This record gives sequence, C-alpha cells and structure tokens, in this order.
Amino acid sequence: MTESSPRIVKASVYEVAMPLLKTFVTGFGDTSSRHTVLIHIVDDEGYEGWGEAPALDHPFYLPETTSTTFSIVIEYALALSLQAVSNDPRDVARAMSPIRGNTFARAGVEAAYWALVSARSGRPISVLLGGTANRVAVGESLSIADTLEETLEEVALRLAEGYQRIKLKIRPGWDLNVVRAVRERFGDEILLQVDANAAYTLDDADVFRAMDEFGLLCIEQPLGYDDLEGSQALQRQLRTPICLDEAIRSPRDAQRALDMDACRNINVKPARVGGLVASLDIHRLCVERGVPMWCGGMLESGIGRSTNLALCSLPGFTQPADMSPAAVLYEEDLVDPTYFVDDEGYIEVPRASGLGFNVVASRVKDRTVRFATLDSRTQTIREESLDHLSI
Ligand code: OSB
Ligand code: MG
Repeated sequence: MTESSPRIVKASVYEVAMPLLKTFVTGFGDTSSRHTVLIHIVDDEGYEGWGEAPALDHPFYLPETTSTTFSIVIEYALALSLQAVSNDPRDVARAMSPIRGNTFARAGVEAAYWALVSARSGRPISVLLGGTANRVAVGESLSIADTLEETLEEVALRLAEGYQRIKLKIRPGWDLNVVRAVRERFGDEILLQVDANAAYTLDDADVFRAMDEFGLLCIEQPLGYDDLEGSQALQRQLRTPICLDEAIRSPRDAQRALDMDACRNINVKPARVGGLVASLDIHRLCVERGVPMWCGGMLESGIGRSTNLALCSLPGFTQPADMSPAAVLYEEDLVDPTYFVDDEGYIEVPRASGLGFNVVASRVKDRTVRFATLDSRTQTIREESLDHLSI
C-alpha cells in the first residue's frame, strides 16, 4: 500500500435477510427468500464505504449464491483487496483478479472501495465514473403472475406512476399470450420487452419469431445461461435484438457475444460482470460499436441500487434501467431516504459523495444473520458470533 492510501482498519461482511413482499417468479423459478451480502470498510481517517454483492439465495439464476458469495468475500475477495497497491477501485479490482468467476463477491468488495474513495474525494461516484446525466429513466421488471388480468393491472399501475418501460418475465406457457394481452390493452407506443431467464431452447425458435411482430425493445436471455452459439443461431432468425444478461459475466464475454452477433443489446449489471471497473469496459465497447445497453437489477437494496444509478449516468446507457421501487420489493430499504421514481419515470442520480445514500446501520444490524470481520492482529477476515456485532 502506498502512503497516499490510508490503511483499512475495519472490513466487515454481513449476510442480511431482506424478505421479499411477494415471490418473484421467473423463467429460472421462484425467488421467495432473499438474503443479500454487504461489505463495509473504514479507513484510518474514519472514511467508510458500503458495497452490496446481491447474489440470489439459490443457484438457479447463475452459479453463485448468497452463501458462496459470503464465503468468497471473507476468504479471498476482501482479503486480497487489503493487499492492493492503493484503495483506488481499479487497483482493488486488479488485486482481486486472480479470483476466477465469483463476480458478485468481487463486485461487492469493489463497490465498497468506490464509495470510500468517493467519500474521501468529496466527488460523487457518478462523477468518478465519468457520468453526465442527473437522472436516469427506469422501468419495472414484472414477475410472472397467476393471471393475465393481474399483470395487466400491474402494468396499468406502473404506467400511471410514470414508469417508462415494461419488462415482462416470460417462460413456456406465459409468453406470447402475455405480450399480446399487454399490446392489445396498452397499444404499440409503450416501451415493452421480455426476459426469459434462459427458459427456452432453439426448438422454441417459432415462439420468438412470433414475438418479432410485437415491436419489442429486446428479448432478454432467451436460451441457456451460457449458450452464445444458440443465441447467435436465434438472432439470425430475428429482427428484434436479443439482449444477453446471464451469458455475459465479463468484458471478454461481451466482446465475444458482439463479435459473434449472439446479441445486439446488452444488460449490464455491475454485480454480474465483476464490478464497476468491468462495467466501464463493457460501456466503452458498446459505445464504440453503437450497441444499445441498459442497467439491469438484482432486486438489490438501496446500497446496490446507488452504484447502479451512478453507472446509468454514463452516456451509453440509452434504455431505461430495471429499477423496481424498494417499496414494491421490501418492507423497508436499508437506506433512508430510499430512491424515488418521479411521475415522469426518472430516478435522480445520487449527488452526495460516498455511497450517495444514508445506510441505516440499525436496520442492517437487525437483519444480519451472519457476519465476519477483520482480525487486525492476523489481518484475516473471520466469521464472528452475532453477539459481537457492532456497525
Ligand atoms: O433477469 O434481470 C433479471 C432479478 C433477479 C435476478 C435476475 C433478474 C432480476 C430482475 C429484477 O429482473 C430487476 C430489478 O432488480 O428491478
Ligand atoms: Mg434478466
């Protein structure tokens, strides 16, 4: 560590229960239990940074889970970050680069350093990233419902609230019918897209060819979570851009997918691609090639949403971000005030330095089910009994 980079004197990781108000139903199954992982670091001058590693509890979206993320953060990611040549997030990302995969763990640790350097420099994360927008257009991602009527009601509500775009989760049996029903009720003007979460195979190509008639912004991750070849074969048959989510877990994946024409649109989730540094690389690539992109979500708390919003302020993010409001997801957010969608469907990019939102430590504490912290003597991160929890 250089002299200009103060020492990290506190480094902790928390597994936090964030029960969803409603089960989130998608092409990969049901998500009812939701635990997220938070990283908190403090330097020797008292500046702090929070980051979120929002893997899901189960391995049905991607291989990583809350538990694997928690373990990798303790055993490797946070430990390696402490060896970085400085606290600059690019150096931290480099220090963690020996870790294969485990993008959520690396992204969560890196995010905490972005918040820390932002707090120290007095410049908001969006500015550090090179962002220019003051507000970000958002859309909701709608869970698969029991009836079409339920979905139509929810779409009506969101459009009335100002949401700029509707994303329908689809799976076999809930696809053309729901798209047709939404188009019939709300017309061709609304921005509409679908997300299959890898629930189909190339044998279902006719479903997607039929979708071509509905003027969708994109068809997100129709085929297997790592199936670039299948996606390439399907994209050849479609006018609607395929958007990849699960299949892009690094800048290299993004380059390969675009070179192959396996997609013509990209969902960037910092947590899925390994952090904001990797997201900036994908942003540069997409801008160079004129590929539209947008920021996805992982049902994060306001802690993760804050860094997503900062990223969306970059000029290449031309389509509305997935940002279902906290009030729809959870009883209460971990930040207060939480982000707010105005009646034109925009969320303000956090302007404050540091995380940009105030973390309510007591809420984090009340919801923590596991935690680990830095043993300053051995410089290792160790799991601790909840009796020792102090934030
Ligand atoms: O596929 O985009 C997805 C949430 C969890 C896992 C995968 C996905 C999603 C969403 C949620 O669609 C969007 C949001 O966070 O508002
Ligand atoms: Mg998706």
